[in-house]
Amino acid sequence: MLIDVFLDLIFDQLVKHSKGFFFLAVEMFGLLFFVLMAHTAYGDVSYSFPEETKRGSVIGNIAKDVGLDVNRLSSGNARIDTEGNRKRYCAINLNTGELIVAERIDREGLCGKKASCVIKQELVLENPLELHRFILNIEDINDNSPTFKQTLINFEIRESADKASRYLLDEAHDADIGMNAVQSYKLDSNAHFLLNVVTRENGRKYGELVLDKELDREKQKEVTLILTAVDGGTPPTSGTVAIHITVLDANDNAPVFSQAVYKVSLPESVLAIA
Ligand SMILES: [Ca+2]
Ligand SMILES: [Ca+2]
Ligand SMILES: [Ca+2]
Ligand SMILES: [Ca+2]
Repeated sequence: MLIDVFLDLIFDQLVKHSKGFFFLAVEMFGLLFFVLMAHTAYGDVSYSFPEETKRGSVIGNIAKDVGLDVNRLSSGNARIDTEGNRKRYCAINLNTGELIVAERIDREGLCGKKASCVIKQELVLENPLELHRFILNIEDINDNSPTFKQTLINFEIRESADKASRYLLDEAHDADIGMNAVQSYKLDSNAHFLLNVVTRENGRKYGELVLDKELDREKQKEVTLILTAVDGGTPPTSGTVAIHITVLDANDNAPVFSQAVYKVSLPESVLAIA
């Protein structure tokens, strides 16, 4: 963008001026010097505001922040450019110098899981050319709930499974970052399982079911649990998944008779027939 402006100006100068080469060269040098200086001034001013801020909301007053007279905005055809693309994130009110949101920004769409979401902007004025570079820092809000890939997780666990056996559970996903992402998991209270929450090196968390009391298929063939993932936003939001466990049989019962002794009385005539 800066180079485009620079080339435009060179062209303008060539067309408008019929001065000698020497004077033109001096002017070009001055312009180049200015452009380089503009680069070094990058990032002096930055504005932080939450994603999803409504269109038309005021971000700050850039005329004040860079020390510009507001009259210069109109006379210099002030405009805001985005470095690297033509998308407009903010606009300037030429009467007040206020920066306003040009369109609602979705931090997740723009920056994904990046820890910081920064948009480089330029305030451009003409006659004479003047550039002020500034940064928009888009803050995350908690506008996504944790979700699981599936609505139901199925397990088949043999009733002979030992106490403390572990079963890995799916990780919940939350498009937000930091505290607004998944912070904890909860398991509804039940007779057989506890939940162990594991934190990976990258900070992401997942749960494991831990068998706390042995299963008995002859008493209960199925167990249904609800796992809840919760983020750390204000207020927090959550997502759930059902866990269905089929208890498989183990050969843990020897055949038994209902009585220890069976007594039968028969008349002797029956024995005679046999
Ligand atoms: Ca969003
Ligand atoms: Ca968000
Ligand atoms: Ca969230
Ligand atoms: Ca059994």
